Amino acid sequence: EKKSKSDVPWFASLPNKQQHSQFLKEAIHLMLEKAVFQATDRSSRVVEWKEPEELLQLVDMKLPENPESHDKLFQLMKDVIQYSVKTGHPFFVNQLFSSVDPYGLVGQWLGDALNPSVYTYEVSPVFTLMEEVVLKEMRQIVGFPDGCGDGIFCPGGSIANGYAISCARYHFMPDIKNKGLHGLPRLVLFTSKDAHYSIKKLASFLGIGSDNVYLIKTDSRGKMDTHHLEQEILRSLEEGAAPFMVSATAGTTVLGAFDPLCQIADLCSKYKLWMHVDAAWGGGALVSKKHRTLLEGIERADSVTWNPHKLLTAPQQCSTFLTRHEDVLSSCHSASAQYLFQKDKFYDTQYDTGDKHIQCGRRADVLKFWFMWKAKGTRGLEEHIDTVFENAAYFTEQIKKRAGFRMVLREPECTNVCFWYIPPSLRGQEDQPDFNERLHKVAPKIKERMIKEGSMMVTYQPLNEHPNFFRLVLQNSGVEKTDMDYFVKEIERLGSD
Ligand code: ABU
Repeated sequence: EKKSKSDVPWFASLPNKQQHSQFLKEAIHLMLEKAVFQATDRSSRVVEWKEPEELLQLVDMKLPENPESHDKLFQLMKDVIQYSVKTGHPFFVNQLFSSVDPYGLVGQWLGDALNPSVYTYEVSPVFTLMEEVVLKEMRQIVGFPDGCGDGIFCPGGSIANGYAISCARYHFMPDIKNKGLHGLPRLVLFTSKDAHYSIKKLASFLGIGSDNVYLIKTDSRGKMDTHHLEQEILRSLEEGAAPFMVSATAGTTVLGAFDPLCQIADLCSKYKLWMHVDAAWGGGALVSKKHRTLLEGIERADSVTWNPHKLLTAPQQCSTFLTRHEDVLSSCHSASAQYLFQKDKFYDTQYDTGDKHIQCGRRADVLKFWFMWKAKGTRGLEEHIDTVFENAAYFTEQIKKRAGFRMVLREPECTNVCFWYIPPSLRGQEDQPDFNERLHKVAPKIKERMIKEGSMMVTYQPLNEHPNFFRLVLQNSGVEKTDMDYFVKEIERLGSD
C-alpha cells in the first residue's frame, strides 16, 4: 500500500508557516545580537582561531539525511558566528573592507528577502532603474561630461577590471567578438608593477596572456613612472605588437599610491590607447572635496573600476565598472538570448539591461549602496571619507613618534598605512647583513600571535625589494583615536622580544 506523505514521520514534522515565521524572527534577533552587536564590541575577540581539523569537530558541517530541528539550527548559527572572523570589529584592520554599516546591512537583507535577479525589467523593475540612477551619479562624480556613458555592478573589482580589458580590446578591434583572437597581432597592455594582480589574471583569462601585460616601474612613492611607460609603449610598437590599453591605479592595494592620471591620460591620447583607472580602493575619495584631487585626471579615463564596498563601506560585494562610452558594454557582450531578452515584449526593452553583463543571474548589489546613500546623503559619505583620512594621518603621526616603528612611505596617500615594526632584539642592527632576512620574519610571527589571541587583525606582505611589513587599513570611520593607540601598543606587546 502506498503511504501518504503525512505517514512519513520526518516529513510530517517539517515546520509550518507559523513555525517559519517564528524561526525567522528568532534568527534575525540572534544575528543582530551575536553577529552584529557582540561581534563589534571592543571587549570581544576579532577571531577565535581554530586549526581546520579542530574546526571540523566544532562546527557540524555534515549534511544530514533528515531535517534538523530549529534548536539545532540556532545552535549551528551560533557556531558559525563564534568561529567566523568579525570583520565589523573596529580591531579588524586587515583588509580593504571592514565595519558594519546599519543601512547597508538592511539594504543587503532587504535585497536577500526579495531575492531578485537583475537582468530584465519585468523581473527587477525597481533595481534596474536604481542601477541606472546610482551608476549615472557615480559617473558624474568621476567627472564624465553630464555623467555620460554606461556602467554595471560586478561581482568584485577583479571582474570589473576584466570588463575594462574586454571593452578596451573590443574598442580597439570590434571583430574580436565574432572572430576571436585568431589572426590578430599580439595585443599588449600596460600597468604598474604595484597594480592589482587581477590585471594579469584577467589578461590571461581573456587570451591576451600575462606576458603581454607590460609592467611599468614605480617611483619611490609607488606611483607609475610615466617616462618608463612611454618607453615601454615604444618598445611594444618596435616589436610589432599592438598596444591597446593602459590600466592606471588610484589607490594601489598595498601602498595606497595614486598613479599620475593626467600624465597617463596625455600618453593614452598620444598613442590612442584606452585609459582604464582601477580605483577599486581609492575611488571613494572622489566624494570628498578635500581628497578628490588625488584622482585628478580620472575624468579623462575611458573606464573606471570603483568598489563602494571598500572605502565607502557598503557591505560585500559592491563593485562597479563605469565607462564614458555609451554602447561598448552592450556591443561587446550581448548575446541576445531569445528566451530572456525577447524584443516583442509589451514594454521598452532597453530597460532589459542584463545582456551587457557576462553574468546571467545577478544580485541587486545596488540596493545596499543606494539605501546607505539615501540614509547618509552625499555629505555623510564625504564625512566618512574625511574621517578615515584623518585617522590615517593620526595613526601615521603616532607610529612616527615611537621607537621601533619605521614607515615604508614617509607620507601615505590613502588610508592604508604601511610600516615595519623592529622588535627590541633587532634594534641598532640595521647595518648587519642579515638584518632584512630577520626583519622579514617579524611581521608573520606577530601576526600569528595576534590571530591566536584574537586581539586584532592586520595584514603583512613583502613588496618588490622590501622585506615583510604591516599594512594597517583605516577604512572604518567608527575607529577612534584610543583604538589606534591600542594598535600601536598591541603590536609592541606582541613583538616585545
Ligand atoms: N582587491 C582585493 C583587495 C584585498 C585586500 O588587500 O584587502
